Amino acid sequence: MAKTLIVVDLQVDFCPGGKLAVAGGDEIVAPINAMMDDFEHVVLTQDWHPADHASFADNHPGAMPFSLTQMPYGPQVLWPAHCVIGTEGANFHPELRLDRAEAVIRKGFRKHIDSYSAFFENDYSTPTGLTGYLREREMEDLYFVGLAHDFCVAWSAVDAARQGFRVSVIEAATCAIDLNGSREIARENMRQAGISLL
Ligand code: VGL
Ligand code: ZN
Repeated sequence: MAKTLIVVDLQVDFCPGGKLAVAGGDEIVAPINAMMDDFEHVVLTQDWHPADHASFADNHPGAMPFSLTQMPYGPQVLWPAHCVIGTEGANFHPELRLDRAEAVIRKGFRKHIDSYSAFFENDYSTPTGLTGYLREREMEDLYFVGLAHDFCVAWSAVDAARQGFRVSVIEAATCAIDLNGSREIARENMRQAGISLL
């Protein structure tokens, strides 16, 4: 089973100074660059939203960032606008190694639906195509790192485990947003899905 590193959303807007900064987000770039050499394959994910995306608080008059709203597919956190297609904030962190990236999976580009997971959008049914890509290439032993631990990393890892991949999360190479205890909830969800937290 080919060991595959999946680097989740290591983008300018999720690092200090960005629109949805995760504390310490930039500090995991150097360790992730170094660990790439220990993997046969590297895949990157990229959060990629249109400016009028439904997950942005700005697009809901009167709504505060980090409040909850109801979408047709369930509850949704309203975020500060981030990773807008074509903006600097949507770029990968400038020091992230791109030379090993065999694929970049973009997600969240449909206006009416958010996508934390790299496999399925938040309706749990619209696929990104990553499952087929990994299966066809026999990349079945997955190691997740990146941002944010408790949203895109956790949701991606849980979806991967549910689909039968072997899944580990290298927690030291992640950082959490930790909104209302979301970090511990994410850890519990990952453990229950049979994921190794390293
Ligand atoms: C993420 C919130 C909104 C993430 C993306 O990468 O964890 N979180 N969009
Ligand atoms: Zn997003």
